Amino acid sequence: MTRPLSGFCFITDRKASRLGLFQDVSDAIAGGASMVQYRDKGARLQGMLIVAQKLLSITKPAGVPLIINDEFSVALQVGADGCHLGQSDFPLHEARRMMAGKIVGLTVHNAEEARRAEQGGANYIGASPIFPTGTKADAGKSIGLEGLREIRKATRLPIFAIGGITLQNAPSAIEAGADGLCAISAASGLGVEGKVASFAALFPKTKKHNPI
Ligand code: TZP
Ligand code: MG
Repeated sequence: MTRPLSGFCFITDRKASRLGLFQDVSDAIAGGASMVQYRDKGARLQGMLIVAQKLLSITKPAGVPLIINDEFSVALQVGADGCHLGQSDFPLHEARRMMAGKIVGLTVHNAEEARRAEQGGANYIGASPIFPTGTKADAGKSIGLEGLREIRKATRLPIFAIGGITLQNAPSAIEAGADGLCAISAASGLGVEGKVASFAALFPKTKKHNPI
């Protein structure tokens, strides 16, 4: 049986990190992260390739998918499990074609974008931003739990809720239809393993295997 994409997705963030991305990702996996997204805004492609390769050497033995934010070419070159795109990144249909057999995620802000993501062959969507966030300056106006419910009604794709997610508001996002959660501020800094474990505990345990 194929496990749908769900659970807690750990996203790397250099500013929020205290122990470095590699330690953070190891700790996040130890805490039960179901997926890792390598996000490195402003990094050069060459640098991203090196970091992505090392991250893959951490995630692969653990059986946790590694997806690359923005740069699907990096995902392809290092053999990562997928990529995550925004609405203004590389066109979904192109990425879908080039990432055959891999995970392609797309950020959406409303029901219409969610429908288009499904039609375009995305494997999951990131519903964003649910709550106000200081982590992403251009995240846009928060859509709230109501916006998340509208997106839930519009698609059968797995939804990861992102933006201002904390341990306190996480249950409300799950209740509104999120299959998974992403948090940067609330999962980063010191104590990544424990923070991720608290998020992961909100989801029922499933066996690990290829998620697509
Ligand atoms: N995409 C939409 S909001 C966001 C990203 C990467 C930032 C999430 O960070 P935080 O600190 O969990 O609000
Ligand atoms: Mg992007």
